[in-house]
Amino acid sequence: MEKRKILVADPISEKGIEDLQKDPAVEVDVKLGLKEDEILPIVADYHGIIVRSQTKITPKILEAATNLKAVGRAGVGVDNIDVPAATKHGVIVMNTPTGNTISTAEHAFSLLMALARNIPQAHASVIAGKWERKKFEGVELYNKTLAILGMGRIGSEFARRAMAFGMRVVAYDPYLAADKARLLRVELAEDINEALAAADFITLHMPLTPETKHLINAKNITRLKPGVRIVNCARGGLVDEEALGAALADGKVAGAALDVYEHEPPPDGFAYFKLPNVVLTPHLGASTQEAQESVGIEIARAVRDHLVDGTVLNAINMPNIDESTVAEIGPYLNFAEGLGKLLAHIVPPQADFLRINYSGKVCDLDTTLVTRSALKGYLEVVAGAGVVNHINAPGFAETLGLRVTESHLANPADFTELIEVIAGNAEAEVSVAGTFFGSQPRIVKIKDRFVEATPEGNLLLLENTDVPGIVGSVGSLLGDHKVNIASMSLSRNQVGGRALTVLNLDSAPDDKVLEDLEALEGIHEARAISL
Ligand code: 9EZ
Repeated sequence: MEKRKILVADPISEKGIEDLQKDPAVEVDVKLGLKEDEILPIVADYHGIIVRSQTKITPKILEAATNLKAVGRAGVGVDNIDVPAATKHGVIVMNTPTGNTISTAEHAFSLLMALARNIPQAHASVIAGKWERKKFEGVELYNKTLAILGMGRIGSEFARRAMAFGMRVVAYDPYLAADKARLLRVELAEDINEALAAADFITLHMPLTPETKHLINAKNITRLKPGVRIVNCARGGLVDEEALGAALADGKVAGAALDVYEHEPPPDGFAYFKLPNVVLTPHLGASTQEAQESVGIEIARAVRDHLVDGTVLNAINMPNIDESTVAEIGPYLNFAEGLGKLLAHIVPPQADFLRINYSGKVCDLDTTLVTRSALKGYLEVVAGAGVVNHINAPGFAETLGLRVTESHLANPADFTELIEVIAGNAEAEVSVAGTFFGSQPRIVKIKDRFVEATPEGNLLLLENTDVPGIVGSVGSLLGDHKVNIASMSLSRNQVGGRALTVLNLDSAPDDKVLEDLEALEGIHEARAISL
């Protein structure tokens, strides 16, 4: 095979570049800081491009890059790469999801210690010529309770470090299997409130998703121990900065250390600049020599292996499935993904299995990819959008301790075919099921109740008591908020019993609408889910 050409467009570690230079199968050009109009005339020469966060891979570049197979990002976020355009051109986008783990865990831990002992404030005081020993008295970590919210790779590394300091570690992650928590030797909280209420220190290590946005908000702050200290080294947006700022100002929260912000950099006059009890760093989590070296090596290897051996490692966009496969099973793939997503929103905490039961007509197809799609949809809710794909989904499930199985069952009683997706653990499980009405996918069962809903757009799930007037009060409340109902389906387990109501809405109901719904007589829970 002729040599594969790789353009390194942003600075990555020397070692990563060297590995490529030594490799007889590839030819590497390092051309840093090129603008779009400088890349356009040369890009057709390359099979691979490696970037960090500076160079933008635009639709125009992808259009011109007629030989391009892969774009590698040394790091995690891919904001500088137009991923949909790359996917459209069949270009694989890869990142290095693991290279930052230790650095980020260490930075978060450094912030925890800086916070406990007021190190930045004390340093500023000393260099200002002062000697304020009483003012900067701190607290020990030893024997304190730490809540780790989010127990992925970084949360798990943080746990090991905290345990070495004699902290009691309580972890909460709705998607972590109990067995996995045991392996990590942490106490698994049953729900987030238990973790919040127990904590002297809190550290956040989850992705930013619609569910985790403003997890630390005014309401959750009321549940905290007075004097708690909070570290956010994960994502801006997990913390409602206004609410936390107020709690820091009135002393309910003793201190906060942030590496990430709702807007980066934070604006002039950011209220936290005036708070004495905060420690702020400029998104330094992954900024170490080792992390930069390791992501450089990792991405060079991943791009090289793809171009030379066809291996796909850490791709963040879906590989193209060939057209005939899509024609045959495409609708099932999309539908299964939607069912998986829906299920993830209502799954009991600490699920350790995901099972997909196929029955009827669908059993004639190769359902392996359909199962992958259901898993991908499920994990997308867990990991945030754009992270999970058909390739990395099984590995991702493994880190959570989630076992995935599929079965083909006898023909279903009420439908020509049925795809049922079930998740749970020994204590509890929840299922959703769907079928096709002709070519139209329909959700036909949720939590063992027969319903009928379209698996797209804005769903609203209501748990209510089966009493007269619910349809009217829900309808007029949504109407008052200018939310239009496309369809509504009610189902009850017995007359006057518990009912599940599913609605397709033309727009997403906001938190206020959900709150007002839950305040209605007979409504126990209102959940908005967008598919
Ligand atoms: C939520 C989470 C962790 C969490 C973890 C993941 C989507 N998601 N959410 C609340 N993967 C702790 C508290």
